[in-house]
Amino acid sequence: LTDVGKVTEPMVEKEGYLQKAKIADGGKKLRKNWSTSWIVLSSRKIEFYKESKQQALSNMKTGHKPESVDLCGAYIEWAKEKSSRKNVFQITTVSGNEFLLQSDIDFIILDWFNAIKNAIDRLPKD
Ligand code: I3P
Repeated sequence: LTDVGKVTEPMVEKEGYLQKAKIADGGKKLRKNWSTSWIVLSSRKIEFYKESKQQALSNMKTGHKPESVDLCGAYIEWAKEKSSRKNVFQITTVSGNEFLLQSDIDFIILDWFNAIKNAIDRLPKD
């Protein structure tokens, strides 16, 4: 754990840009809309920033919050059938949110899949 100001933040395990599409919110299907997202993985959550890392950091100072995904009990699987794109996997949360993540670059998406899967497997299921 590292101290960031007053808040104790879990350590960042991986961060970078991926293509992201949220396809369900609380179990309700959403229209698929791919966009580039700055993605930050820590031990029990993923944060999705709509902007560049730099923009995200300056937004944080003004209290702007990224979309945060609780990985406890979450499920990750490759989702070939959910997209015409290559290298797509899906994360499903306990709360019924579904995200597709994608990169054209094989090793990048594989690294992300393994990092998120490892994080989920280390967490209690409930
Ligand atoms: C969607 C858009 C997505 C596409 C999706 C389309 O159209 O082209 O990129 O997903 O296909 O419906 P719209 O912008 O009109 O909503 P992929 O790129 O992942 O294939 P889908 O409906 O087969 O998921």
